[in-house]
Amino acid sequence: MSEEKMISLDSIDDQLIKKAEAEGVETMWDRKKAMKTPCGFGEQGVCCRICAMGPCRVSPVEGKGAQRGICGATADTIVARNFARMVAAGTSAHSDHARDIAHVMHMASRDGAYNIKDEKKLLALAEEWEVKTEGRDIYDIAHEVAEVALNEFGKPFGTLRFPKRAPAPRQKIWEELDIVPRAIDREIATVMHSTSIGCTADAESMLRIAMRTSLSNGWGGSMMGTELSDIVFGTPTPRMTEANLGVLEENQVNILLHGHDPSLSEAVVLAANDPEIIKLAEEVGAEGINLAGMCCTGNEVTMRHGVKIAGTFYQQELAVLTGVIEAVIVDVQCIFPSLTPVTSCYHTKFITTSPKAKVEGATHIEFHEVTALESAKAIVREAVLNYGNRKKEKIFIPESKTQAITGYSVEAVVKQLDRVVNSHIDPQGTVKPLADVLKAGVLRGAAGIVGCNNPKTRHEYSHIEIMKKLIANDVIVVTTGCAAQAAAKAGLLSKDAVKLAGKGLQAVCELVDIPPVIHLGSCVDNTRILKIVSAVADLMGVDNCDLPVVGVAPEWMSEKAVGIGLYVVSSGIDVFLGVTPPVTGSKHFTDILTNKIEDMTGAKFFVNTNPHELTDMMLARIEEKRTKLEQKL
Ligand code: XCC
Ligand code: SF4
Repeated sequence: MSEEKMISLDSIDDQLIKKAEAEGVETMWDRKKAMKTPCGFGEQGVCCRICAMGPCRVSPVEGKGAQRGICGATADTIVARNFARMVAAGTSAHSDHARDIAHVMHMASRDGAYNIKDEKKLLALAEEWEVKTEGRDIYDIAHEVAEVALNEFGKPFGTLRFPKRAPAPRQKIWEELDIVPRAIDREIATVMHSTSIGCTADAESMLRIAMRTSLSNGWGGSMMGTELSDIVFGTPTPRMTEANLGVLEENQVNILLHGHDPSLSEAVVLAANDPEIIKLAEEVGAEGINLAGMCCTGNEVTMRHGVKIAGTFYQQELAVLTGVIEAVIVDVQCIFPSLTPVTSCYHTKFITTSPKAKVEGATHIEFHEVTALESAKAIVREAVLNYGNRKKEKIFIPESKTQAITGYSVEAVVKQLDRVVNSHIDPQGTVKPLADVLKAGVLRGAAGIVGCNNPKTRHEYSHIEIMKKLIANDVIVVTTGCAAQAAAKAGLLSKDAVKLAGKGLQAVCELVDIPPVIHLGSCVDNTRILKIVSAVADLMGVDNCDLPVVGVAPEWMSEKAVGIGLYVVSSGIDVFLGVTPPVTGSKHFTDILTNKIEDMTGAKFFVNTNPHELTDMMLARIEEKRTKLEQKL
C-alpha cells in the first residue's frame, strides 16, 4: 500500500486493521465506510431539532430552498445555536470532571487513598482564594479550599475566581464584552436556555454567550481540574516512558486505562502495586501487572507516574485486537461503545466504572471514591483473574514502541528554565528566559498542539507533520491530549528530536535540556498553556493576543475541543483547525468566527484541512504578531 493511502501515519495500525478483517471484527473504519456520504445539512450545521415542530433543515445557500425553520429561525440562528450547544457540552464535560476532583480533594485524608501531595500548591491556592492557612492543619485547609472550588459551580452572585489570573488587559476586554464568567453551571444553563426555541436569534449575541461559557471552562472548570489534580495527585515532573501498542507485555496482565478522570486511574495504580494483587497475578502465572494508558486518563498517569502510553483515541479498538489485554478499565469520555462487540471477540473484559458512562454489554463495577483502594482492587482483581483466558491463536503484539519524556507541569517548565538564570536573582522561578528568547527571535513563537483523532484525516499525520514543520521553523511546541500521545509515538517527545528543530530552538532545547515538543498533560491541562502564555504576557507588559503564540487542533472531533477552541480565542490566542467545524451553513457566523471575532478578542479561528497549508498560515500569523509586538515593546 502506498504511504498516502494508509489510514494512519502509524504502520502498525494497518497491520491490526488487517487482523480485524481476518478475524471478522468490525472497527471504526468499517463503520466510517458504511456511513457513506455524511449528512450535508448536519455537516454545515443547518439542521435544527430543538423543538417538535421540526426537525427543520434550512438551506445553506441564500435564496435557494427553505430559508427559515418553521419558527422562522435563519441559518445564522440555527448554526450559532448548534455551535453554542457544542461549547456548553464541552464545558460540562471538563467541568463536571473537575467537580469530581474537587469532591475527591474534599475527602482527602492523611491515611486514606487520596492525600495532599503538593502542599505548596495548596497553600498558594488557599492564599489566592483567601482561605486562612495560619496555624491550620493542611487537611482542614484542603477541605475548605475544596468547598470554595465546589461553590464556583453554583454560586448565586459574582464571577469566577480564576479569570483574575489573566493579564490585566485581557480581563478588561472580558469586562467590556460582558463575558466574565459567572458560576460554571450557570453558564452552561444559560446556553441551554438561550438556545431553546424562541430565545436568542442573533448570531453575534449567541456567540458572546458561548464565549462566556467557554471561559467558565478554561478559566473555571478545566483550570480547577488541573490545579486540584496537582494538589491531590501530585504536580507532574519530567519522567521517561514509552509509547505505542508495543508497550503491552506478553507475559504480564495488561490493563488498559482509558477515559479521563484521574481519581480512578490513580487508585488503580495503587491497587496494581498492592502486594495482595501482585501475589494474585503470580498465582495466575503472570510475571506482573502492566498498566498502559489511553486518551487523557493515560496522559494523567503518565505525567505523574510514567505509566506507559498504549496509544491515542482511535487506537482503543486496535489495542483490544492485540489479544493480550485482560481488561479495558474506563471512567468517562471518549469511550467507544463499540468496545462491547470488539472485546467480546477476545477474552478482554470491558469494565465501566462510572454511573455517568455505563455501556450496554460492559461489566459495570462501580468505582466509589470513599473506598477508592478497595474499589480499585476489586476492578483490578477482575483483570488479573482473566489472564488465563487469553486465546493464544489471537495474540499479536506489534513491536513498535518509542521513548518519550512526559510530565511537564508549568512548575516543571519553570524549573527547567531556571537552569539558565541566576537562581539568586529569582528564587521563585520565572518564565523570563522564555520571554527573552521569544523577544530576541531565537524562538519565533510557540504553538499549543492539542486534541483528538478524526477519521476525516489520516490519523496522526496532521499532528506530526504540523509539529515537525513548526519545530523546524524555531517554533516551540507544547502538546496535550491525544496530540501529545501522537507526538510520543512519533518520537517527538524525546531529546533525540532536537535534531529536527531549527537552529534557534535547538540552542534553547540544549540549554534548557528539554525536547522540542513538550508534553503538558491531558485536555483539561490546556489551562497549563493559558498559565504560561499569561505569565509571559504579564512579564512583557502586553496581552496574550500580542504574543506570537498559536493554538492548533489538527484532528479534533469532540465537543470538548469546540469549548476549548473558543476559550482559547476568547483568551486572545489564535486557533487553527484541521477539521472544519459544522458552521459553514451560515456565512455570517463563519465570518464572525474567522474574522470579526478578532475585533473583540484580538484572535480568531483559521481553518484548513491541508496540514501543510495550515502550518504556513500559522507561521505567517506568528511573523505578523512578531512585527506588531516589536512596535509595541
Ligand atoms: Fe478525547 Fe481527552 Fe480528544 Fe483525545 S484529545 S479524543 S477529547 S481524549 Ni482531548
Ligand atoms: Fe424548526 Fe425552529 Fe423548532 Fe428549530 S426551533 S426545529 S428551526 S421550528
